Amino acid sequence: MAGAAPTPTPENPANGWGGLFPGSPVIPHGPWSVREGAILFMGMALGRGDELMGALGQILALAPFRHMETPGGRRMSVAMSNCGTTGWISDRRGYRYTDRDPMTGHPWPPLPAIFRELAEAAADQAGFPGFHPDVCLVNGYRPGSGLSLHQDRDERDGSAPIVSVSLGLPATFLFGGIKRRDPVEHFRLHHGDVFVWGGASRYVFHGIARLAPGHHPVTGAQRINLTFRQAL
Ligand code: MD3
Ligand code: FE
Repeated sequence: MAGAAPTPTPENPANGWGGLFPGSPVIPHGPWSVREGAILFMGMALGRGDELMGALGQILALAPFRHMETPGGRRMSVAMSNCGTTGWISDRRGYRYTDRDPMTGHPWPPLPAIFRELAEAAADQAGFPGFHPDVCLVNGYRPGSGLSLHQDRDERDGSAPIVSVSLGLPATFLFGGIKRRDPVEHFRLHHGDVFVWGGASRYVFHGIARLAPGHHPVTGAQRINLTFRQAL
């Protein structure tokens, strides 16, 4: 429901998260430059949770969540779908962008205006003007789902940022460096958080720790992450 206050959490330093009392209103604020090129807008999507979920429901009706197979033959624990003129997929042949959903044979559903507006506004405010995503990869996490440390390297132009929007249950984000062996910071992502990843943070190793059980008023027992990309 719009305007519902997220559970106050103490994990993030210096973010003022949570009101004076549990359940009291949270004022979205930011931007906060967490690291060079990694800019967090806490709660930027909070007021639009219901609208985003409505648009997402229409996308998932046309291109349902599915568990893709890695090139090594493992089933990903994260459920995925896409919207836009292209979509990211993984199968035995590798990772790539395709103009059609291999599950249905149809083009991916179009990027909703509300998605585009939010992503472009965030990129602009983070100092990346002219960001025009052609894809939104949708990740669905259930308790126990996670995403191991990886880099996103399948997009053609590395000067374009990636914008991520977190919805539903909180998750621990693993924030590494440019080299796989670099130290990994743990960082909590909450419902409504919008993160822009560009510049020096565009090719960092990152991942999501296995989701803890819980219930969220907007998404139920899951976390949904939208990542907006300029892939082609
Ligand atoms: C930093 N998604 O879809 S969002 C992914 O929560 C992905 O579903 C995670 O990693 C998720 O590839 C993390 C934050 C994120 C997304 C993309 C990035 C951080 C990033 C790309 C480059 C650097
Ligand atoms: Fe990623």
